[in-house]
Amino acid sequence: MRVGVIGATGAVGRELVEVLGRRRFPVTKLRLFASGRSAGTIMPTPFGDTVIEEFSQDAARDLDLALLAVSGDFAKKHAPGLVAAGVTVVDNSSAFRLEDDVPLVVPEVNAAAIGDAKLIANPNCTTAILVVALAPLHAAFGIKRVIVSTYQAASGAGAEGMVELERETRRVLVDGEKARNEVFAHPLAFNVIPHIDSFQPNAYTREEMKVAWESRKIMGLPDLLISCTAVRIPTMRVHGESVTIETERPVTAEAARAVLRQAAGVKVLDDPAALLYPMPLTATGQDDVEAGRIRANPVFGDCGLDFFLCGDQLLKGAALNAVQIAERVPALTRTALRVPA
Ligand code: 11C
Repeated sequence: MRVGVIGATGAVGRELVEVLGRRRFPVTKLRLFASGRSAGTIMPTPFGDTVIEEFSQDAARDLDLALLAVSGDFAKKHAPGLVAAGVTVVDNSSAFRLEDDVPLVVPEVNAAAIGDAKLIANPNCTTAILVVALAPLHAAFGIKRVIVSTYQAASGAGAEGMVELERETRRVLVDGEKARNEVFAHPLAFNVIPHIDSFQPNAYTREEMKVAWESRKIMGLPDLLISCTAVRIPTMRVHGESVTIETERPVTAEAARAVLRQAAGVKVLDDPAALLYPMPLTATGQDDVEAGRIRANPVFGDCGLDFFLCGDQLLKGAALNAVQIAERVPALTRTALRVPA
């Protein structure tokens, strides 16, 4: 399959290339696209050294699959043209996520939504990490409401976010100066910032509303009551999420643990006596979302549950989920197997 990664030099783009290699995606030719600034440089990949090309729709039109790790504006401008040229597009941006005719997919939850779509949207990282745990709990106990508070890593703001956190931590520790900020609204080093993306008229941020809008669409629950507070913390990668749910049917910690142990994409790490619970340090580089600190929440009688999740924002929250989507696109499977439509 001729596969293109568009935005190949960014944090998600680089992970996409690694994930394609690690999962032995059937790539016959890998092409890497970025801005003119990077064009001509050579990137080592699991498929061999590859020259980065400047993106144009014309240059990319003979791909079978384009994985987009670009801004929403860029995706809006170019994804329709690629689809019209016959390319299957998996888009990481928020440009198309809420459009009725574009499936928004986390394969463990709603792979069937892909159907015969040529343009498929990959959710916001915080949402993807959340719904792999929420969906099986909903199937088992019915979810009435969700309250989530996030602990989001610098990687959510891309490679520049990670660079800024490292540079500013050094500035404080090595140079003894005050941390500065360009990428984040405030210095992130030695701080937490309850502000990710722009504030909306309802006083939530756009990041917080994406969690609500996108979870409802992926889980097929348009009326799900869900509220999020999104907070940036000074970790490099992995988003943590503290989740409280009220269920329709009684739930116990043991029953929830049993459900999550069976859930695809989730790894239960829940043995407080042995100091085992989800953490960015252990979830970094892992495909599965860690779930732990699972306990009954008495505020909701016998229908309440609290738990904590950690998911690698660049993997399940981005590159891994995008490749898992591509693995399930029927037209691409036919291409890989050389089966006529
Ligand atoms: C963050 N979750 O941590 C965001 C990044 O809608 O794809 C992903 C934004 C998105 O800043």
